[in-house]
Amino acid sequence: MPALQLYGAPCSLYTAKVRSALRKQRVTFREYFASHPEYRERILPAAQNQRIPVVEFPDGAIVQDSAEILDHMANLGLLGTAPSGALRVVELFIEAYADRAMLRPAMHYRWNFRAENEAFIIGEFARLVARGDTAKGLDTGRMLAGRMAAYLPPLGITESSIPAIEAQYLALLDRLDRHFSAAPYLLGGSPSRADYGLMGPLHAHLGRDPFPAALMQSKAPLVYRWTERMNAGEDTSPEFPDTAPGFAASDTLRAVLDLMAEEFGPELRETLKLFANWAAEHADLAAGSPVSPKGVDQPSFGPIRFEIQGSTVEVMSAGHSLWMLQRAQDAFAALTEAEKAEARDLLSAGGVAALLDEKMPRRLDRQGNKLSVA
Ligand SMILES: N[C@@H](CCC(=O)N[C@@H](CS)C(=O)NCC(=O)O)C(=O)O
Repeated sequence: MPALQLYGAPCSLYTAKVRSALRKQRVTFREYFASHPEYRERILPAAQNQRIPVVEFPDGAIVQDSAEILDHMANLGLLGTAPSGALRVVELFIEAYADRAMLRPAMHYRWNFRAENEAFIIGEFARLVARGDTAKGLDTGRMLAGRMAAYLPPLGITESSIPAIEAQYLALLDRLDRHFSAAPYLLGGSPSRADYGLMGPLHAHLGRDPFPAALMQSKAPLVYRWTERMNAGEDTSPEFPDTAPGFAASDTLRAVLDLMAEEFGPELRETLKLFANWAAEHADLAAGSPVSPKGVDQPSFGPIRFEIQGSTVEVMSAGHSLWMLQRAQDAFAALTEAEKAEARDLLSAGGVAALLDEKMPRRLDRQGNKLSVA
């Protein structure tokens, strides 16, 4: 097969997720910035969406959205063995959590530690756009970095929420570090979408930007080692010479899941309430219509409030997360009763078990890379 093309960037969260899957599965690929002429001329018109990553597959498919890229890899037999039963639901839940809830620590530790991170991240942005013109690249890099502060409050990152975001992240590092002393991957002996998803925030931002990378190395060295393992093509790892490939739940995984579910369950629940109101108001919208009449690809249903580590945070709800919840719900619906009981047990914190078989007010879809109703 000809090499697969990945349009992304080293500092991009969702690119790190896809790149890790490609490397772990030993898929040969070439990576380009979105400033490459091929992207403007051929890829963007097909993707109809400015976001990265985009993958052009050997079968000609041009796919944006990291979850759909992993799906297409799976369809082509390029994603390896997937977990089954309750763990299939768990991997989709962790992927959804990583894509959304972990934007909070990822963006906080990148943009609120200017003295430590700024030169590095401006250079990263500059290379993304430079195409050989370093001075122009640096100007654009500074301009892009300057805009980022505006992205923080809608994600719930404010002076008052920062202590809770940091406490939650440090607790997660602690539990993940314990888990990775017992297993090479989230779900045991083989990598899954749970690992690829977490590589987005834990590698692209938190494992690479100067301040959070040092934090991870000092507080959670085994999580840092996992980021290295997740960017490598080998199946084996010297820390786990005898671990057999495969998937299993464990007590250390449960501890990680409890923390994630306590945070993300309430966020999903509040988002679902706003979506129910929206769906009632738009009951006559034809199937296939975009949720946003303005063409916003990942629209919000409005602000929501929930608690992280006992503090109330306000964030803009993410419709895209409900599309990802729906994927976990579909996987849950396909389980046997015994497997459903296991999934409910693993995801009992934060009301997630109840969300797994709650009917969506209206099914969601993605048409032309935009959130739509089915
Ligand atoms: N749901 C998308 C999100 C992709 C995304 O937001 N990518 C960021 C870079 S990490 C981006 O392209 N942002 C530019 C924009 O929002 O226009 C995915 O999973 O691929």
